[in-house]
Amino acid sequence: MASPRVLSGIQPTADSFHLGNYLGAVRQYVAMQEGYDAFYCVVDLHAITVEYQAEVLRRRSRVAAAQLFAAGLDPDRSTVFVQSHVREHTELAWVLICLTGMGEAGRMTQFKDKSARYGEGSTGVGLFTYPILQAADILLYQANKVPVGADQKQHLELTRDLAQRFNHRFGETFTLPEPYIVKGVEKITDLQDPLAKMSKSSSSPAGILDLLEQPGPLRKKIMRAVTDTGSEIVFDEENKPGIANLLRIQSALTGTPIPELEARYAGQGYGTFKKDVAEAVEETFAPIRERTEKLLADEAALDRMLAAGAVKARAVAAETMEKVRDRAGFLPVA
Ligand code: AQP
Repeated sequence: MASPRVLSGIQPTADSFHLGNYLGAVRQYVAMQEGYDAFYCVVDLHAITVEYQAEVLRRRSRVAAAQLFAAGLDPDRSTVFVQSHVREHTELAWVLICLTGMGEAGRMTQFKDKSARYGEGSTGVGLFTYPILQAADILLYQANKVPVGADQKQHLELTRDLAQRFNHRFGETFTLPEPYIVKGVEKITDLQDPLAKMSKSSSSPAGILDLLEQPGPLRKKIMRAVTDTGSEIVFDEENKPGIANLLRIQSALTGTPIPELEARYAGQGYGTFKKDVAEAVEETFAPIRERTEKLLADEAALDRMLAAGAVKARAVAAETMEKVRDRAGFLPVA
């Protein structure tokens, strides 16, 4: 029997992924190479839904791809590609847009958050239709599982609704995907605002830990992370969200259960604990940073890896799209 398929995408919207992207998504991508037929894409078409510069996007797409390979994606085991290299994404998105209600799209909380952040004047229609393009990304590959952070759960629900709607109207075509959300790391929060998610576009520099950042600044940010009143290291999401976030991070990075960490740091101040968190972060990030730098030093080789990924992705996407065109009533090319 064929392995279940997994697909996920990550946006090239910054010069580095952050710890939330790594723990909530990338680390799962790597783990899921085992036992899954894995497809991962750098979603550059999503990155243009907010203001951007062409040259910056091109650079960030390479940096994003390099980080995926550096984190452990193996081009022989996974299909790693750039979304805009597979034209079917936009083609299927249009078909799905035509099946989506205005109210349904308007309910997406990420759109509401982002449009409020950028202001009505700079919010484009692309940002509004973004979740539908994301649905197309997933459905094109007939993915069974989609590893994501908690912020993407609502988009996954929309994807399932659209797949069901298409299947119902035009006949069984799409696999219904399930979110794959790893407990404990589904929402890594901002170091300065521990109630908000760590985010490329909205976290302040002091609140975000970038995968490609140097050890000095990383350590400084962790030592200066907002902690809560008192000095106990206990997991109390409500009253101590800052410490709870650091405990989650430390637990995920070292594989130590949170109660064990609470016991280990009992009676010790925040300083010792934070120093250990900084060490665990640096130990995880350093090899990824070094491998990313090496991959970026040979752009031609990196581009060839992505071209090979695109060939594999296109083969699957083309097969789905052929079915969609036929079922949706488009005339075949004679
Ligand atoms: N703080 C987080 N904790 C856990 N998972 C997270 N993800 C993002 N932030 C956290 C997961 O990372 C994957 C890739 O995210 P994305 O590039 O599609 O963008 P995003 O979810 O919108 O993340 P950002 O950092 O907030 O990016 P911008 O600011 O560009 O929108 C997803 O699986 C996401 O769940």
